[in-house]
Amino acid sequence: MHVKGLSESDRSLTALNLTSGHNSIDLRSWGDADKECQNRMGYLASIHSDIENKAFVSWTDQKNVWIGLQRNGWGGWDWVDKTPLDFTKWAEGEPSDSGETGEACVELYTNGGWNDAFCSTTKGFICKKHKTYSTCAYPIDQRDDCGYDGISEYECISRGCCWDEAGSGPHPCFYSKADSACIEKGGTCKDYRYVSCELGYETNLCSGGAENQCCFSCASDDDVCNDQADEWEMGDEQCEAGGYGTCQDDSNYCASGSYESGKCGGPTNRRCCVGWCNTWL
Ligand SMILES: [Ca+2]
Repeated sequence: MHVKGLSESDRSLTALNLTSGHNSIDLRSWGDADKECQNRMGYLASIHSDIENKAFVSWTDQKNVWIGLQRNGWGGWDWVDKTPLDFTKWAEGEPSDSGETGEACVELYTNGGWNDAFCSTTKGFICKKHKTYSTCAYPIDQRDDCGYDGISEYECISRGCCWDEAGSGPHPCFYSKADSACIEKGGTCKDYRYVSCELGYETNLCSGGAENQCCFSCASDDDVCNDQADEWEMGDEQCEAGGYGTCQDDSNYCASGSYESGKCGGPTNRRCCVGWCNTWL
């Protein structure tokens, strides 16, 4: 069966981690997760390289998440965004189910391995959104080069920059001069409603609407920062026990609108976003 794939330049460029805070309300069956992604003009994420696989793992808050791979009924596996299956990372002994009615959907383990699992179980998930002009919407005379020769689309977007193969410059990765204040401080401009940043957000450093804020988080190779974040989490029990809430820097979006003090580890601005009335945006 031939499935028309998206061209290389149309692929994926923005990935959304929709599990920020991993509140239980954010968990979905594979099918519902994919619907949620499509509502946002994306798909459950496809993965085409080890770099991409590692990047997604680093976004998953140490939870297994759904990715966009599903059994196709012909003994193989298809990405829901119809990109080719050009990379796999099955965990040892996986896929473990040989039938067509069992474990037909694929989750990404926190160690980067893939597992076929029952589609009806609920998990966090990661969407990928196709590149749109709006990701590089600023005029050419308001762009600066971002990154370095040979930078990949994925790294470019991860840095908070945008990818435009039609643009002029040594490589197709740019940032808006309007976002440079954030990038120069070591942050990336994100839609703060969808992405939780462990070191919090600063406002007024990013272009676009008020939802675009400057996100600060530990770089994946910054052991000191990551160890500190782990230490903070050890004091989170009072907030997170029983699914009560989620500890995060209180500049992060809290769907319930209600932060409580004294229930989280770490600095005083790390507070408990009360989860009981969290609603999906
Ligand atoms: Ca399995």
